[in-house]
Amino acid sequence: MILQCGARGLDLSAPRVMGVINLTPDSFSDGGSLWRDGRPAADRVLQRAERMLADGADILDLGGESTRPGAAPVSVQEECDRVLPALEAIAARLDVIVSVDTSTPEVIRAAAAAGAGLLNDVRSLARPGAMAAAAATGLPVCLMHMLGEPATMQKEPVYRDVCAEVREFLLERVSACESAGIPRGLLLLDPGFGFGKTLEHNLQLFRGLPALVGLGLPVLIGVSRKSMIGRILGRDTRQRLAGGLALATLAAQQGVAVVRTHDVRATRDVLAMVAAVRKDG
Ligand code: 7PM
Repeated sequence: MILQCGARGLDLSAPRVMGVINLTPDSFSDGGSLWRDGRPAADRVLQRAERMLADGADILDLGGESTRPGAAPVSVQEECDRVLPALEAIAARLDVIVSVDTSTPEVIRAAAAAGAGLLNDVRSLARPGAMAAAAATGLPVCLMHMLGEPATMQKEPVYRDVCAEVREFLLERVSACESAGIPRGLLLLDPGFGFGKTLEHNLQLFRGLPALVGLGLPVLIGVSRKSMIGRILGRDTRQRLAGGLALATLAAQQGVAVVRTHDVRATRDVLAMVAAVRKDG
């Protein structure tokens, strides 16, 4: 199955790698190294993008709004200033699908005009105006489950049945998208690991991946360097690669379509091995 991402097609017959390029100053994995004079420096972003492409990324995900637990909201202007120059620099020089991690209608519109190929919204287009803005772009959208808002989401999240509630939420958003003119064929689903979930919730969701994949829409997951790995292994952010690769392996074996990661080269290798065993593609 080919997902049309603007001018480029993404072949989902084997699992694909989405490389994370975090354009926030508090980035927990990039350490702000992409920044100069209070904003992301386009040349540094471009270097990072080229490296990820050489390492085998199929998609690059640019995000200018921190979704770190407890993070403060950023203004529309600030988000545009972080994302658009970086996107323009990449789109002008590299042959890659660029995804934009945003919930903001103005950013959705501007990103599509600047060459984005995919919209990634941790709020599943629930912000006022976001659904209509996304529909007007004709781009595919990743719908992600989050309980609450980043500022408060990790304060005692409670579910009756986390897998059922996440599935019901995502199906409701799929219906809302279809009503707004975004066909199912343009949607990806993401259970949102770490977004309003305890460790036990994250593990239950992981065990429930086959059921989510069974809904028939491509599933994307992001577990790279997240605290669910840190909690189990007792490792800090920079020591979570093996844990993330174990989860990427399990996810790919369960039919997950896209793995979002900071560690493109290693994840690419893991997915290629799983795909070979599964005879994907
Ligand atoms: C601090 C904590 C900074 C967590 C950044 C994060 C996902 C995402 C993110 C995900 C989709 C990170 C997260 N996570 N989009 N954006 N799925 N679709 O680890 O799991 O990068 S932000």
